[in-house]
Amino acid sequence: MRYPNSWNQVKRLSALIAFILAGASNAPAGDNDQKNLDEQIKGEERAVLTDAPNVPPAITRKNATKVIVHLEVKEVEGEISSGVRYVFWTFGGKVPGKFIRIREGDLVEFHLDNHPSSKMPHNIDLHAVTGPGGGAASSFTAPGHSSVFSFKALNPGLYIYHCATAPVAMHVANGMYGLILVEPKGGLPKVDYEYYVVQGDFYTKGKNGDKGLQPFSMVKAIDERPDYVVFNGSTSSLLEDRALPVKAGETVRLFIGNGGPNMTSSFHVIGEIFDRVWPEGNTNTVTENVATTMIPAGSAAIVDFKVNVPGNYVLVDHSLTRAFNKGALGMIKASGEENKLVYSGKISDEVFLPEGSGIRVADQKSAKAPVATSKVERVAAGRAVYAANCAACHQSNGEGIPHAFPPLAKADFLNADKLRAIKVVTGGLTGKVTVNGQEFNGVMPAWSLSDEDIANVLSYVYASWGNSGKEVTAQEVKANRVKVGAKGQVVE
Ligand code: HEC
Ligand SMILES: [Cu+2]
Repeated sequence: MRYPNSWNQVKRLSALIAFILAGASNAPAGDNDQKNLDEQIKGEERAVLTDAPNVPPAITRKNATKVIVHLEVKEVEGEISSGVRYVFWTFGGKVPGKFIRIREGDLVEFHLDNHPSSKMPHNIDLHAVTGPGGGAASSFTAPGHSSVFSFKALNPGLYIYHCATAPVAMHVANGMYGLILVEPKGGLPKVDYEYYVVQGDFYTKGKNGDKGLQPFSMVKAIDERPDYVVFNGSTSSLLEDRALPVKAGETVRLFIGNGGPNMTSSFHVIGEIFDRVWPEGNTNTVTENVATTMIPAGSAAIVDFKVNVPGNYVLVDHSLTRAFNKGALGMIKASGEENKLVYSGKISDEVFLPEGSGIRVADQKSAKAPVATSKVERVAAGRAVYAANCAACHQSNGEGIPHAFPPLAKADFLNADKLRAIKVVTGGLTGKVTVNGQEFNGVMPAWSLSDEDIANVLSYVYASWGNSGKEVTAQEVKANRVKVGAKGQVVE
């Protein structure tokens, strides 16, 4: 009988394959290291380094080479969230640091330069390095100095690198991390897009949303109470015009790191399933069909997926208050033809946007923000308050979303009564409301914003989109605000 015969052959063959595979994984630890140590170095090149979200081109070389890396540490002031400034310590001027891409077996000559304007010494610990401190001991560099060390890339994989100068957690919390990819000899499977994203947790003296320059809080860092958890160093680095562009029908790879210093990431893309994941950046092991992958602090993962239908896909840490309230949100924007077979129905673009931290649960203390001295200043300041707190629902053009969020643009309800608008924003609004002939029955939360911020945002709304142009002052807000008790109940 032919069928059982050939079936037996298949079984014997698969037993043989299993034996070979088992043999491979039973090889003594470090065998591959020796092969890579023995591989001859041919030629020399300077590494192409990129800022997030960009990734250097794939390596097509068939041989190991000497790669020269120049990375410059800079301490730079930037924005972590709208109106919130922070002094980041960086590898290359941005958070995360530059993406470094080399090949297994390469010999890396690493130059760490510390910019003369730095206030601190810094160093680098690359998890791709075999040797004491991952290079930290040899790369300790004072401001205005430069250190050189070299290493052989023995293990393929995607690795985090970070500063390891004391206090280490502080240097990391200030943004000193990035990714280095040691490509396996055969390379990774080809995809249409590759992007670079690193999550990090930030600890500020003020609370989330407090404006101005915020110093680092060691107390909160030790307590592991981050005020911000963000991708690529800011709450908006991957939103709106900075969303990652792709085309429907094409494949995307994300090199995802987690700099920490403390939080573990439950990384997920809303509306996508990762076709392939290399967990913990281990390029030897691939798993399939994963929706959420865990990325420990100080680790990384590679995720691949095909975007089948156009629309917006939101990157989150699925510990969700980190995403919607502390900033761990990013977006992939897929353009192209709809594929009704895969997904039919309306594609909603606007729901998954930051909700801000202003939803009131307790009495608020207003932050010491600058006070507007003219209507022009008020309206200008109100634009940022609107973007952070209102645009998620009422949209950045004030048009709202039919049947869900009423318009503020040319809105009869809004324009009819300024004091009522103050009550709506300070006390919230529920139940039926008719705006421009359309009925809405949703929930508008009460906002724990200062008198000044509410005056600014309402003045901005009134000055925009064909509205009446009325000014709302902080005194008017103070006199007309709905008071909310410590438990969140209205105590008018
Ligand atoms: C989470 C979604 C959401 C956010 C964020 C939000 N609103 Fe609303 N807003 C609503 C909903 C829903 C209603 C209608 C409530 C109802 O049906 O009773 C509303 C109603 C209003 C109204 C009265 C109706 C109108 O169109 O004139 C005003 C004014 C208003 N919001 C202003 C603001 C301002 C200013 C902000 C930012 C500080 C803001 N809203 C943030 C959901 C939101
Ligand atoms: Cu440092």
